[in-house]
Formats: sequence, C-alpha cells, structure tokens
Amino acid sequence: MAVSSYNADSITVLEGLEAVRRRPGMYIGSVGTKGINHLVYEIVDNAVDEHLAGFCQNIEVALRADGSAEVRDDGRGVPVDMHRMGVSAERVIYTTLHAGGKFDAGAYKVSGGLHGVGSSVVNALSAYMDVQVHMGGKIYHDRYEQGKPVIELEDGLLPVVGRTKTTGTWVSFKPDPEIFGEHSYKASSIRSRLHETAYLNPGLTIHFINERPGEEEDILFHEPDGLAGFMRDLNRGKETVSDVVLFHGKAEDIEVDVCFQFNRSFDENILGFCNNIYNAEGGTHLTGFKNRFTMLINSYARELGILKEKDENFTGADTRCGMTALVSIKHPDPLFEGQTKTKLGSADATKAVAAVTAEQLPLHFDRNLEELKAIIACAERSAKIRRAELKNKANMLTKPKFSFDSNGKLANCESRDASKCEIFIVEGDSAGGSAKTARNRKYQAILPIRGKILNVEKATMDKVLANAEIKTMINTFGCGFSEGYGNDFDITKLRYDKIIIMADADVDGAHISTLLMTFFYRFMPELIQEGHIYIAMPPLYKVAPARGEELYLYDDAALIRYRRNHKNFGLQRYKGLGEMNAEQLWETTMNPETRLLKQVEIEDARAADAMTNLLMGSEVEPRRNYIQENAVYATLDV
Ligand code: 1YM
Repeated sequence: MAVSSYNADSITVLEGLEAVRRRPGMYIGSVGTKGINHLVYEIVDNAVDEHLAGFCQNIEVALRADGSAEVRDDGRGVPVDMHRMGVSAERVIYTTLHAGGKFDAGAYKVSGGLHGVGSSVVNALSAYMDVQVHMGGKIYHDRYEQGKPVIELEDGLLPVVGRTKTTGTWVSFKPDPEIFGEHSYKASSIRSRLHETAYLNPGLTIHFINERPGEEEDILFHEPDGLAGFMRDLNRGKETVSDVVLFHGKAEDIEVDVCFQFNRSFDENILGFCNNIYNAEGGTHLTGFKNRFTMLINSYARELGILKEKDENFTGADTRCGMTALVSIKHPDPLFEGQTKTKLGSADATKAVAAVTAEQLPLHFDRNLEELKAIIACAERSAKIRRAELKNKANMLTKPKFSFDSNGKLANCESRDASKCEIFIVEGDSAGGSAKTARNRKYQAILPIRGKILNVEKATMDKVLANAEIKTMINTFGCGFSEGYGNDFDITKLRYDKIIIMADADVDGAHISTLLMTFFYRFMPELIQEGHIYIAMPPLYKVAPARGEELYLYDDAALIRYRRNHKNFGLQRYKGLGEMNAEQLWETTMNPETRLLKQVEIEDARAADAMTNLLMGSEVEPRRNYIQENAVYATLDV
C-alpha cells in the first residue's frame, strides 16, 4: 500500500521531483549528452563516496544496449530500514531532494558538489529506475517510473526478492526520452571520467562495460599508483625534465595532495580536483599552489645566484613553463562557482594549498638540488623567450592586418556582422573548391588549409608564428592570440561567430581536427570556452531504400540501427568530403538548417591536446593502437 499510504511529507516529495522534471537544466546543467552523462556520474559518485567511507572496493558501470545504464558497488548497501518518515530509508533517499548524506550530518562526508541530492534527481529524470540492495543475506528491490514508486510496500519496508552472500547497491536506470529526446551517452567522456576516478582513488577498481551496438568495450580501471600514475599518463611521450614530485599535507581541515612534473614543452597543464571531482574551470586550490610555487622558485633562484640582484623576478607563467600538475583537495564543505559550477570558490582552499606547498616543497627541493636547478632552467628559458617575443609582437602589430600568406586563399563572406558569420576551415584544395561553390557567400567564409598544420605541441613559438596556415588563421579571425607570456587576445574583435572545422570522416581528418583543436586550446582557449569552435559532421553513409526516402547517416551506430529496420537498400559510403559534389556538401554538412555540428568543449580540446601528444610522441605502439581503434570517429552532440 506504499503509494497510497504516502503521507503529506511525501506529497511535497513528489512535487520536488516534479520541479526537477520541469527544470532539469537547473539540476544537471543540460538535457543533452552532457546531462545524460551527468546522470551516470551522480550514481557513480554515490558509490565512490561509499569507497571513501571505507566500505567499497569495486564499482561496475555498464551502458546497456537498450539505452539504460547500471551501476553496481560492493559497499554496505543503501540503508533499507524504517526511516522516521514511515517508509524504508531507501525510498526517502531516492525520492527526496537534498536527502542523502544528511542522515549523518556529523560524519565527515566528502562530496563533489551536487552529490547527495544526486540519487533523487537521477530518479526523477529516468523513465524507470530499479534499485537492488544486497544486505544481511537478502536482496531488496524497489522500482520507480519517472521518479514515482511503483512497488507496494509492506509496513513501509521493501520486498525481499532473493538471497545473497554479498553486500552492495545496484542501480539500473534509463534516462527518460521525454526529458532527453534522442540524446544518448557519450561513452568516451564516461570512460575518461571513470579512469580519472580510478587515478584519484588508488584502492578502487572500476569495471566499465559498454554494450551499445557499434561501440562495445570492456575495461578495468585500477590505478594503484594514484596521482603519480595519472602524471605518467599525462606526460606519456613527452621528454621529462624532472621526476614525478608528490606531496601531501593538511591545513585548515583540508587535505591537500599535489603532484607535478616538468617536461620539455612550453605548456602548462594544471588540473584541479575537489573531493575527487575534476574542476574544469580551476579555482582557489590552483591559485594557492601557483602563487606559492612562483614565490618559492624565485627565492631559490636568488639564493642560488641564478637571478642576480638587478634581475626581475620570473613571472608565474615562467615558473610553470613545461609544468604538468595535479592539485587534489578534500574539503568538508566546498563552494563552487563559475558558469558550470566547476570552479572551486572556497577561499580557505587557497590558504590550505599554499600552506602545504610552503611546508612540503622545500623538503623535496632541499634534497633534490639538481632537479630544482633543472626546473629553474625551464623558467629561465621561458623568460628569455618572453623577452624575445615582446619585441617580435611589436613587429607583428605593425604589419597590415590582412596579410594573406597562404596565397590569399580565403574566400571571405560579404557580411561584416560577426554574430551571423561563420568560417569553415577546410582541408585540401578540392574540398575547399566544393565548399566555395556550395556556401552561402553572404555569411559563410571558406579557408582552405593545405595538408596538416604544424604541430604546435612540438614547435617553438617563433616557428608556430612563422607557419603560413597559422598566421592566416590568426589574421583572419581578427582577435590576436595568447600564449603563456602575455595576452593580446581580444575576443570582442572576433569576425565570425562560428569557426567550423570541416575535415574528412577518416583517420587523417580526425588528425587534422585534433591538430586544429590543439592550436585553439593553446593559443585561443577563449574561443573554445565561449563556444565558438565547431566540428562539421559530414555523413558517413547514404542509404537508398527500394521504397521511401534516401537518408544520410552520420555514424556507424546509425547504420546498425538502420539495418535493424530495413532489409533491402542501396548503401553508399563516403570516404571523404571530396566525394560529395557541392550540392551534397551543402545539404549534408554546410546548410545551417540541416547540418549537424559538434560544439567543441574545453574537455574535448584537452583530450585533443593529450592525443596530439600521443600521435606526435615518440612511442609508436600507442599511436598505432589509437589509430586502429578510432579509424572512424564520430560522436553526435547537438
Ligand atoms: C550504485 C550506487 O549509492 N551506494 C551507497 C550509497 C549509500 C551507502 C552505501 C550508505 C551510506 C551510509 C550508510 C552513510 C548511501 N547512503 C545514503 C544515506 N551506489 C550507492 N552505498 N550506509 C550506507 O553515509 O552513513 C545516501 S547514499 F542517505 F543513507 F546516507
């Protein structure tokens, strides 16, 4: 009689979940692919919390073929006993907004932000959710549809549906198409997030199973080396300058773990985590580390006589030139801000990380003087280039604005209204030719580039700036560029609202997109942050059924689905943009009414950056594996 025996409290409960369904974006950010992935993360984070509490070693995450997802852990099991609201605690957890964790207000429960409210939000946004709790030899079962319980309880308690020797919680749910439409998971993001989680929790094993047609995979993530292993992974293929440096400490009731390593590149790659969740927009913990690191390096450089009395201090960017770092804190009550609530705002985190860095880092450097000198040498190199660049830039600025080095191949659009203009960056002269014919010349500009652009990861600044394609892009976009040493970038001068990378749907195309994304990530990151960079999605197939309409299909999964419902049909596979005539190119890839664009997010660009390294690095084996596994790369995200 559970459903009808619900009391006044539970009516507000259901109204709460209705509010989630009415405004899902308020709770999970978006109702697209990201939102769907978010549902998985919420449930996984509960299991990770159970690991942090010391009770769970294994988590299994499965994406089922039918579009549902299942997360299992071997923790204590969600409490099923009677709650003061008169029903099983499990019901309260899955139907009450802001329940979860609040059971034990006194206990130290670290959580990544939204966490705790998560279970009920996921429940509200799922067509159905099945919960199985394995505890005390029994398996308890509960089920919800669109957040509403559908199983009758006896005396408020869950039915026992079987016996078990283990303990744990199994949650299976299917994102509600009424909320998410046709959107689906992006398995690659889930995979990297789970891998990250494994690095941050060295005692945890995460089993990822993807059963979705066309993307089957089965991976075990277990990273006993923790942050150090993560660091080795980030620096794979790079020539390192120092060992992996690790330190740990506690201040202001905040636990701090820092790991860094220098490599020969000119890049700075610093990732922040709070309570094991990645902070895409950085935040106060990073500020604390960076400030204190710069102070320490400058004072060592003076102590060692590397900086003389008359010399200026190294800038922060100088001291981090070539640095890869991970800053992970555990905060009892974190505060998040920023557009996507992924920026840590807690002021005490700056103090805590600075204090731990000031205490621990000298202990390391005092014992490893040669390493310290090598790190200071990176800063010196950066300072030298910075001074040379200052002169160089002054020269660049005096040049005429539109100087076409790449044989003036830009076909610009007529309109000067940036909010309406787009520019397609097209690889190859022949595809460039078709695109020029196909385009809407009022608003669409075409910039053909030849072959693969220079790999900005490896090249030095002068070479990057001397590269014709890159110079043309900087000149054409109109907003300058930024690099670690100063910032001449002005997004308000951007001439195009959309910058669209249009490359073949094959390995070479993926490679070119990757190089371009790396370029934007390094020199014009704001273009990505502000959502101006897109990837055009040309179709992979055209199907022509005996009866009915011809259709373009954009990925292999779509073809698999199509095969299920159709027997006899003609199939044309597009290997490249060059195989389409101008009209087809317009219809499938360029026409704003019908095309598919993938908006590049900073997360994609970060992955591209890592991949560039993989593709360009000295190790052949990972590169070959990657190319073989990703011969076709297309994830729709519109
Ligand atoms: C597949 C998802 O949710 N596991 C999970 C959740 C909880 C517990 C164990 C748990 C926590 C506590 C005590 C405690 C949750 N408990 C709560 C609440 N896996 C998954 N495993 N006993 C069991 O924190 O004290 C919310 S989630 F509300 F009870 F604290």
